[in-house]
Amino acid sequence: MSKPIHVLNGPNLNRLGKREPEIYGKTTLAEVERLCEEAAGPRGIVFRQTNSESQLIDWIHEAIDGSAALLINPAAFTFYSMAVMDALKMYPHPMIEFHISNVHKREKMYHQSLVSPVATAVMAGTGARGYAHAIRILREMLEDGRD
Ligand code: DHK
Repeated sequence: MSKPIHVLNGPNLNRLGKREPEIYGKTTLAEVERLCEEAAGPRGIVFRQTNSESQLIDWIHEAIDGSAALLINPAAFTFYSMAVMDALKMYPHPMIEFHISNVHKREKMYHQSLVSPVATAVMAGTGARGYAHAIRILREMLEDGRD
């Protein structure tokens, strides 16, 4: 039985659709989940969002043993949480760091990710539709034996 792809979302992403639509678009988190489910196909996903750093870390730990690959939007934790970075350092499978917005075109505090050095790949600026593309890329990485 193949393991699912875990999709983890950090703080304030529960507000997608209402939150700064000029930056994050109007797609809701529920719609993002549906896009990911469709893209994952038979492998399936575990899709989660939390505003809590400790909960996100606990879910990363679960993903270490329970997932084939990880798609994570750590949101603001990306830029200051060494605890999230340390948890992701333990992740042994393909992992994509994902941001809806192009963080490099935004305020300076969004330019230095603690996660990027431990990620397999980074995607930013595609809009919410990019979640589905990231899932497809992880599926291809797994098929190529990148795991
Ligand atoms: C989401 C957030 O909540 C911000 O803190 C990040 C990221 C950007 C995104 O674009 O998905 O800086």
